[in-house]
Amino acid sequence: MKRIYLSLGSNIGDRESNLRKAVERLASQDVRVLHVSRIYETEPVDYQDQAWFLNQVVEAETTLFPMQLLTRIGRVERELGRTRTVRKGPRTIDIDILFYGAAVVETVRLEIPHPRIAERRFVLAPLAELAPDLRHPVTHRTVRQMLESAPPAVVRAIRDHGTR
Ligand code: PH2
Ligand code: MG
Ligand code: MG
Repeated sequence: MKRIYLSLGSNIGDRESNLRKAVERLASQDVRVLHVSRIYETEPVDYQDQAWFLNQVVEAETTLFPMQLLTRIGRVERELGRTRTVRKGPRTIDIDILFYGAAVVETVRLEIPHPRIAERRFVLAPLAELAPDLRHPVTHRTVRQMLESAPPAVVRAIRDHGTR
């Protein structure tokens, strides 16, 4: 069993429903969802000429190996109607692997930890709710430390827990 953290994002269609469906479809015998963060509304970064996102982080345990997990994620993204157009552009759902235990994976198809975690408030703010003291396996910085020094960007939790 490995502890994993996934980042979910949506900026097309019913964004909240897209996140909810993604969590439902990810959950399975081999991906046990433990906690979900609040949902954040976030300004687009990198490719800025697009709608604001809803982002969320999921903590889970899995028996899948990293590439198996990536395949599973790709299936869920397709089921929710994701089509790839603009790189870093609008999407119904994007599911990224942030951490897979303390593993470091560097292949053409998959990099773990996700290479841009430390720059992204839309990842770090929800992640800090679930695991503020989690350390990056390469830089050894905690999530809280990364959040404190991340570049500015608007992120705001859309409501309290418990009303999903
Ligand atoms: N995803 C991107 C690029 N930019 N900006 C926000 N706010 N949220 C995202 O999920 C996001 C983004 C590429 O995956
Ligand atoms: Mg992404
Ligand atoms: Mg992705």
